[in-house]
Amino acid sequence: WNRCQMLSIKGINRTVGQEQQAGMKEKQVLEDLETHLARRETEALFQEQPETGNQYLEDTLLRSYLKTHLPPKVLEEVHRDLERFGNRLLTKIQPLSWECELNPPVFQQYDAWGRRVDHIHTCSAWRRMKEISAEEGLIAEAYEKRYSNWSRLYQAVKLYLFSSSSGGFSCPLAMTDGAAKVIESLGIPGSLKNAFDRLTSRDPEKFWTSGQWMTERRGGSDVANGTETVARKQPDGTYRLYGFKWFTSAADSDVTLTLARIADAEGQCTQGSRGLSLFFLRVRDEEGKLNSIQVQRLKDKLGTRQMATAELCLQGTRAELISAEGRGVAAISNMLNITRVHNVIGAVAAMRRMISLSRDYARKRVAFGKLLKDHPLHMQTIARMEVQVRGAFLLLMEIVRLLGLAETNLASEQEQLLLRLLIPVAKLYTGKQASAVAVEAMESFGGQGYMEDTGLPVILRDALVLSIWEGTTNILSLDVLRSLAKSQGQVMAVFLSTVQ
Ligand code: UCC
Repeated sequence: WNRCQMLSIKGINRTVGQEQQAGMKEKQVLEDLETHLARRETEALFQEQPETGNQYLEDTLLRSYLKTHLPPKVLEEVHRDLERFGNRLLTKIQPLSWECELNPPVFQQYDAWGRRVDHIHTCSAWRRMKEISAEEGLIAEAYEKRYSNWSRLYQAVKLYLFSSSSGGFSCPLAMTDGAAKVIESLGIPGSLKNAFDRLTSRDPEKFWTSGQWMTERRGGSDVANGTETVARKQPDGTYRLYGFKWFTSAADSDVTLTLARIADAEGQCTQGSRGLSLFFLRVRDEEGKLNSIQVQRLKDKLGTRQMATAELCLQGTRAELISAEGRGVAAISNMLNITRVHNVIGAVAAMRRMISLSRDYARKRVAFGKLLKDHPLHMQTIARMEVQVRGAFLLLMEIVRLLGLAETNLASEQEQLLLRLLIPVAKLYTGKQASAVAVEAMESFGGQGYMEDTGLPVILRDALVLSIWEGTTNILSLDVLRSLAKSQGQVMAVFLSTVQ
């Protein structure tokens, strides 16, 4: 509007004196209007931000579960540590998580002088996550077994609290845990003692993370037919690997487990699953030089962008054979089962975070004259999500309870069978469930849920991978059939009697 339009709209008709007085008033009106318009332009929207407090203290289901199941002495110590950890997550770790999202890894192939360096630059917050993981014993707890069969459950609870604030660091932790588990199941051979100690260390200076390089160009599900990497034996008993790993998550890890086919004297390899053996290798040497590995490129992913996933070309990479020849898949299945449990942890944690934020928002946001929480329809939507996450949480707790029993030789044969069945079932179910719940929760924020800088889309993007990596839903369905066949149907009998 200009001044003439304003006057004519107001229909003003007056003398010169009046005109002067009126002129001042009009000036004031115009100034007020302009200020108001300017404010409307810059201060577009005021809403209270949804927040979570101390995640442990706020999680009534988690606390009641621990109270019901843990022996009192264990509960006392665990409660103290989790309350402290909850505060650390809120004040120190969550801000780092956002930093990881804003500073994804960068790949530098050549230095300024043309030398090939293949350096993956990670941000300081990501490196800090590694230190925090060691300090908090996020892997160590499960292997020290301070609380006997409850140690695994306690570790899983810490990982569950950490997951949504980890800036993607849950992924290397999953594989680190899986690698430690494989080494432990092999009886911690002398050559792997140092690696085991580092993977399970609480000392940030010593702590190592591991990768899991399974997927090659011909595919990640049909590992038995997709693996082309060849291992050639060296005079000193070690092997050199030649191949192309197409999808290696957390490529900045210190060590990795990987599959390859051992070539015989004529250079021939056995095809199929029986030709696969499991190898351990260090990604870099003491000086940080890559172990005859070329980084082809970093993957451009929909989510988990905080974490470097790379294509790697193995060009004579020195490695140690750690399984019996041809028993690679069976040996790495220990790792798969652990990373699948981590996948369930990630799924439950993502759902819990989204719903906690949605619940908080419902207590703050007014629509149609009252808070969202006072609209029965909105509350019904939140309640449905809450039931989903509670069911998933209890399933997770049951799995890690059974795992803890199995790892301390306290599980009955029935409990071991139940564990074998429940891991793929829980992974396939919660992976899908997390995406659905994250989408529903996003909708409960209206358009704000769709805005990048709220952080909500990150949770959804990262949740979408949970049904894909570590075995797609159909691969896990086949794994359920495998467990049925191998136990000659016993897993189903145990499942039914347990449910009853
Ligand atoms: O690497 C990836 C990304 C890493 C990021 C991880 C982070 C996750 C945490 C997130 C936190 C937020 S993704 C790539 C992951 N790749 C997979 O998951 C592989 C998917 N494919 C399968 O799982 C297939 O089912 C295969 C590869 C296991 C199928 O192989 P085979 O050779 O055809 O299978 P077989 O012949 O049936 O089994 C060979 C042996 C058998 O033992 P024996 O010989 O004693 O009868 C099986 O019983 O392996 C045994 N086996 C198992 N044992 C196979 N699967 C299992 C199992 N799940 N548990 C126990």
